[in-house]
Amino acid sequence: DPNIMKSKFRGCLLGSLMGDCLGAPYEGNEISSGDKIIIQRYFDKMEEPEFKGPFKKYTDDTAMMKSMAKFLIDKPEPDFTYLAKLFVTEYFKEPRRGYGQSVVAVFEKLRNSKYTNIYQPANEQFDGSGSYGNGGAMRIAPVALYYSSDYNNMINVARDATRITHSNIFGINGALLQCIAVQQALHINPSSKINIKEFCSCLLEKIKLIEDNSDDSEFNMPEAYQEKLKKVELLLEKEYNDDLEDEIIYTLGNGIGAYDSVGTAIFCFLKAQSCIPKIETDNIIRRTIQYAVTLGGDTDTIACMAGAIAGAYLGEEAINKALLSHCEKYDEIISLADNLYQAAGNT
Ligand code: 8NA
Ligand code: MG
Ligand code: MG
Ligand code: MG
Repeated sequence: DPNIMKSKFRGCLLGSLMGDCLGAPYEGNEISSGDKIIIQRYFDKMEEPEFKGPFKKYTDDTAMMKSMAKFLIDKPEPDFTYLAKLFVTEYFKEPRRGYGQSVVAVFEKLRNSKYTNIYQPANEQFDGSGSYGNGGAMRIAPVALYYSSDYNNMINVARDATRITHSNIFGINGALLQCIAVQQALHINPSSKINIKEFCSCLLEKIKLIEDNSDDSEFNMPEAYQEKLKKVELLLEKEYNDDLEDEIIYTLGNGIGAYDSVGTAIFCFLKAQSCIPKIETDNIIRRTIQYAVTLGGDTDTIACMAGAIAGAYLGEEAINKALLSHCEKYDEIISLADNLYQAAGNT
């Protein structure tokens, strides 16, 4: 059904925006049980139709996601130099969007070298080991939408788009895992329940192929993301207890590294398919985002990635409009999703 697909494109990019905007105020924080009550009230308040407040600003996650969508919309044949220019132009137009500390050096080198070798600046990061940050994963959703029925191209474009800023194998494979999660969610009927076991086993199978073909001589963790996904599955089966969240953070991570956050985002999405103690809402997309925020750490990015997966599954109808209305430029993101939908060959 084309209407469902169009709604899923919107849902995905809006879920990503909402996670970023609503998570950003808590970025870098450790969340106590008192904070969880405050976060519950913060979401409740923004869902009140009469509540007016200054909008929540988006950060680097959305700034870069917008460039990814524009790159796909403007260029029928992927032009990665064009994408690099979009990232750089966007950064110098609005540098204060909370970019990662090191990625700025890549933007400066790209600009100063006039884009002669768009992969060299990223390759030079961290004495040649490349960034393992989650900056590739946080912005990847448009690629999953655009190439939703062209898996091999999706993977190749996602990889080459990520390598402009992140050349470390953890940064790249983390972006691929997030991309695959969004693409899988896109193909699930929004009116049926998710089969969590099947979702995880499909992810595991695909990331195994990718890891089997990855050169990981530097770290020698050739099954890193496969192991991570197995931990996601185990944690999903655990009964709630007071220490469970600490165990989740310890095992899956809540940091700025892709390895410490992509599995966590997938976990949040799957966990939020049913009720979670102390997260009071019937709305699955809100529950996904609010839960990601309560895990603390890199809240905007983990909520952004989890929100993109949830929105790709459930579509725009499942988004609370009041909550969305507090997010900066949500109407621009709707147009962007529609343009991407058209560019992907739909009308
Ligand atoms: P990045 O490429 O600058 O990486 C982020 C950080 O990860 C770097 O500054 C390093 O500290 C660390 N890092 C990455 N690779 C290596 C390595 N090989 N060796 C040692 N350290 C390394 O930026 P990015 O685009 O990946 O950004 C990721 C995150 O930063 C996003 O969450 C984004 O929102 C932003 N951010 C996060 C926070 C926070 O407190 N969580 C605050 C501001 C900005
Ligand atoms: Mg951010
Ligand atoms: Mg290998
Ligand atoms: Mg972040």
